[in-house]
Amino acid sequence: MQEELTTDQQIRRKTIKAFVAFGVASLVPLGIWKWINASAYQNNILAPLRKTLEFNEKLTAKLLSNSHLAPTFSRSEVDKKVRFNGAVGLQEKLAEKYKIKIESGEEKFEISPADLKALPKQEIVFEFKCIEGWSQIQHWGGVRLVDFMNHYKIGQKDADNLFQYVGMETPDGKYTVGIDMPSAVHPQTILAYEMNGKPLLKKHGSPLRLIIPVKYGYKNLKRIGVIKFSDERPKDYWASYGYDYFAGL
Ligand SMILES: Nc1nc2c(c(=O)[nH]1)N[C@H]1C(S)=C(S)[C@@H](COP(=O)(O)O)O[C@H]1N2
Ligand SMILES: [Mo]
Repeated sequence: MQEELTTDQQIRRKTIKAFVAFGVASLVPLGIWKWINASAYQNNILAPLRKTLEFNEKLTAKLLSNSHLAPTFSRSEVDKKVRFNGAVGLQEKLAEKYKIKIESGEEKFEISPADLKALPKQEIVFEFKCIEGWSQIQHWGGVRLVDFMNHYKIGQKDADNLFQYVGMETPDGKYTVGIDMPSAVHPQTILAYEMNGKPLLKKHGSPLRLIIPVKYGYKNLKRIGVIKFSDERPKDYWASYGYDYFAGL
C-alpha cells in the first residue's frame, strides 16, 4: 500500500529533488571552465578564448568592408509601430527656415532640406539595431550621402583623396556623431527625409536624419543641423561616454 505523504514531506522531497538537479546542472559550466583553464595558453590568453577573439576579428574585418551590404527586407516585413529612442538635441523648436550648414575643408555653405529632394531618391528596408537590445525592420527614404557629396562636389580633400571623416550635429550642437569615410560613402548610407513613405516625424529626426545601416542605432543622428568633412575625428556624443566610436555592425 502506498503511504500518504503530508504536505511537509512533499515539500521536503521537492526541495531535495530541486537541489540535486541544481547541483548536477552547475557541474556543466564548471566542466567548461575547467576545460578552458586546462588548455594551453596561446599569445598570452587561453587558446579557446583566443580562438573566439580571432574569429570575431575576422568576422569584423569582413563585415566592415565597404562592399558588405546590410541585409534588406520586403515592405511587408516592416514593423508597424516604429520605436522611438533618444531625444538629445531635439528639444528646441524647429526653425521655420531650416538650413543645414555644410563644411568641407575651407568651403562653407547652407542648403535647405528641399534642395535634397531634387536629388535621386533612395529607399531602404533594413533591420535597425539599437545597442539597448532591440531591433526593428524599418523603411526609410532619402538621398544617398555619396550622391549628395558628388552633387555638391564636397568631401574631397584634393583631386585624389577624400577627407577621413564626416561629422554631423544637431542644430543646437547637443547630439553629435563622427563617421569614418568608408561608411559614409557606403551605398546604403542615406540622408533620410521619409519614413514609411511619409515625411519624417519630429521625434524620428525631421526634417533630415542620418540612416546608416552598417552602424548601430546611436550613429543614426536625428535632426541634422551641420554636416562637416574633415581629417580630424569629429565629436561623438556616445563615444564621449565610452561607447565604441566605430560602432560597426
Ligand atoms: N539627435 C539625436 N539623434 C539620435 C539620438 C538622440 O538621442 N538624439 N539617439 C540615437 C539612438 S541611441 C537611437 S537607437 C536612434 C533611435 O531612433 P528612433 O527614435 O527614430 O527610433 O536614434 C539615434 N539618434
Ligand atoms: Mo540606441
